[in-house]
Amino acid sequence: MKKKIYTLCFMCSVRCPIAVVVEDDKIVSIEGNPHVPAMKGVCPKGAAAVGWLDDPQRVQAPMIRTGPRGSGQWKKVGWNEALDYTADRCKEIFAQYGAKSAVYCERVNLVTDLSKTFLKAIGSPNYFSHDTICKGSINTACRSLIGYTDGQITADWSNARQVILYGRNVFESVEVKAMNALLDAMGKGTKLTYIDPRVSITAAKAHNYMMIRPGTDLALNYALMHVIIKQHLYDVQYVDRWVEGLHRLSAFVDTYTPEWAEVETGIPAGEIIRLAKEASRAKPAVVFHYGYRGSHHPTEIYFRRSIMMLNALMGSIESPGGIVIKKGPKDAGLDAGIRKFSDQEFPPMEDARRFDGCGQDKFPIADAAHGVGAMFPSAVLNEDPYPIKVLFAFRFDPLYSNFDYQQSLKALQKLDLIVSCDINFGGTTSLADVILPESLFLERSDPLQMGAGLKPAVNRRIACIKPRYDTQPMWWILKQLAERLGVGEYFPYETIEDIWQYQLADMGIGIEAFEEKGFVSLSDKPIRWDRNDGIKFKTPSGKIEFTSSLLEDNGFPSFPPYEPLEVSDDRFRLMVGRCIAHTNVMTQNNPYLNELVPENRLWINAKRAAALGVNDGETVAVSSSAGEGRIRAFVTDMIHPEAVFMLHGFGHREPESRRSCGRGMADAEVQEAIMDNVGGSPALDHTLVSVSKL
Ligand SMILES: Nc1nc2c(c(=O)[nH]1)N[C@H]1C(S)=C(S)[C@@H](COP(=O)(O)OP(=O)(O)OC[C@H]3O[C@@H](n4cnc5c(=O)[nH]c(N)nc54)[C@H](O)[C@@H]3O)O[C@H]1N2
Ligand SMILES: Nc1nc2c(c(=O)[nH]1)N[C@H]1C(S)=C(S)[C@@H](COP(=O)(O)OP(=O)(O)OC[C@H]3O[C@@H](n4cnc5c(=O)[nH]c(N)nc54)[C@H](O)[C@@H]3O)O[C@H]1N2
Ligand code: SF4
Ligand SMILES: [Mo]
Repeated sequence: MKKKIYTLCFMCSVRCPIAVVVEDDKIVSIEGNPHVPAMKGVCPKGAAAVGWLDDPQRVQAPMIRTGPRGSGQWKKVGWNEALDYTADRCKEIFAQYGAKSAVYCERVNLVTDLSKTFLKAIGSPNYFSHDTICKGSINTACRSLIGYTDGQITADWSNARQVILYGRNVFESVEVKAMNALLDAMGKGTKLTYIDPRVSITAAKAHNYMMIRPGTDLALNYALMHVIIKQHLYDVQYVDRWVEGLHRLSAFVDTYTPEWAEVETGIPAGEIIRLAKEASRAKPAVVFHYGYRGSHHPTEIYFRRSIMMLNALMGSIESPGGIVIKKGPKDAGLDAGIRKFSDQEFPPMEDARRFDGCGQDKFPIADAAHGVGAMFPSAVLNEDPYPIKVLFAFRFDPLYSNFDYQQSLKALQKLDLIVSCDINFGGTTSLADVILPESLFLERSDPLQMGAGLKPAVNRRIACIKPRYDTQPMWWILKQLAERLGVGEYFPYETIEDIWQYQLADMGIGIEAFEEKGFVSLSDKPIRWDRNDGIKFKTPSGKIEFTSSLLEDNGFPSFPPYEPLEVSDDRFRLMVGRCIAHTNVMTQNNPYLNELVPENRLWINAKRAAALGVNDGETVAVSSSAGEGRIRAFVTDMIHPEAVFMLHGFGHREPESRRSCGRGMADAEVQEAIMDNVGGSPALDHTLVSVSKL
């Protein structure tokens, strides 16, 4: 008999609500959850999940490495042996170096609360998530202005009248709901401006496209602010009520005229003035989008701050059609939200110094809830602040998901123990000592998710089919490991139902409430605060802090002068990004998606290619001080002459993943270890590379 099951996709971290039709323990179809209006379908990656179910190249059972790291030599073992082995090795290492010698990294997911519980229980302060490498600086920028992280705000796409995107490639690097909401709004007249040195799919759909010089968006924004302030195009009442530091900003942008910005960005001064006026006419229903991936340049935090300041000048923060603050259970009138396992009382930590100095000496204002993951390889190699010996890589691949591949490889090789919990043989898994394979999201139930938003809801992932291989969900794996390490009492559950009950204990919601739609809404109507007097900014002043106490109390300026970007006649700024057919580094070996896009190419401007004698389709060498790689050229007019572009996620070397092994080039191969030292993101698009014909 066919049945429809409402659950959450996990082919990328967006976790869209989906409806899975199942018959005889087989997946018939995967669609958008019809109870969520903007979920009209799933993206190609979501649909391709089925390609993994019976894939013999998946990680199929617990494994212990038998040959050198990366040799592809493994023995399949039972769960008890794999877990005992992991715990015994940890005990040996912790006895000598302490639990702080263990670092735990993951892509934030529904088990994150239990990951944090695990670390607190074993007594290590060393956690980092993918978030910091993805968008740490956006998080810090947002907190410095409004006291909320980027994860705690969203764009009110449906009601926006003007949307301005800086390399936020919404129609390729998708979140399905947001993409559909924006498309619908555009159908009703919303205007889209897209700024990118490369003509992406989103550029092709925009009303107004600006081919900016790579890395100079901050200059554009300073000029926009100059025009908006000098010509009084801002929302005076809103700014008077909510903004601290307008006068300082006004003085600061005095010399950043549109004519000045034209030279730096290549965008005509008249276009900059026109954009400022158009946005202002639509205020407050304007979204200057703060971005999704915010890891481009060393000035990332100031660029992301400038975007949010533009929203503030438009009066758009917490206005319909602007940037809105997500609401939670308390805003919906409930006494409490989901109960967290990580809120239990844990013994004090022996040594609370973190490997990345996040929230401490090295990165005082980056978000300690996510850490500064880009620092991991150098911390291991330099044993700074102390030796790191163990890595738990759970749903995260630090080998390819960071800059400087060679540095990351050396760091991983130096570790005594790598424990990987994954579904695939990715870079780190292939180097691991022990693999604890997780069941695919279609095969497992997970802890509930609190979905904050204008209409907050609690969401559930539930198993649709039985696991095809000898795999387990992570909540089970973590409890097993914790028990073997003597801290099982912090995992007071046996089944997923026990977890759900624990989570819901204070909310007055029963688990049966999820049957109908897969989620439980906490509010029928969007919850909005009164923009005249009711916005609860979480900064010390309760206002939008252009003059930021977070920055200035920690010795960082609120308005550092703009530093012109180096021009290079013989090199290119390497830009990276995603395509619709793949998720970051994880889907290149998926049988369906591999067929759609089997390798990446290097976009290079036609004139520059001609000067180098490079023809379309030819293999070229790309090099920087970090390393060199080979990739086929895509010669095109659709990219700024100073930039080259490649898709992230290719260049896999794992012998176990036969479809993707040796296809294309990894961006990390040439990305230099450059950071935004204030905000915490790596600067993944800042490296200058040389391109040469072979
Ligand atoms: N060089 C470079 N580095 C980057 C980026 C870049 O563009 N270039 N992008 C950055 C960005 S934006 C991000 S978000 C991060 C992403 O970095 P990652 O999170 O490392 O990348 P993903 O490809 O999302 O997935 C990571 C791992 O999760 C595994 N996985 C997938 N599903 C499951 C599951 O259900 N269970 C388990 N246990 N494992 C699973 C995959 O097989 C893969 O090995 O990388 C960042 N790092
Ligand atoms: N299909 C698909 N969707 C995804 C993901 C995926 O892997 N695949 N991953 C999800 C994740 S983790 C993330 S973080 C988001 C990422 O979503 P986005 O942040 O929208 O984008 P990226 O794909 O990283 O693309 C970055 C774009 O920025 C442009 N760019 C590079 N340098 C500059 C510059 O100096 N100025 C400007 N204005 N533009 C520049 C590049 O040309 C590229 O088009 O996508 C999410 N959605
Ligand atoms: S964007 Fe696509 S892959 Fe990501 S969760 Fe949604 S449907 Fe799944
Ligand atoms: Mo990301």
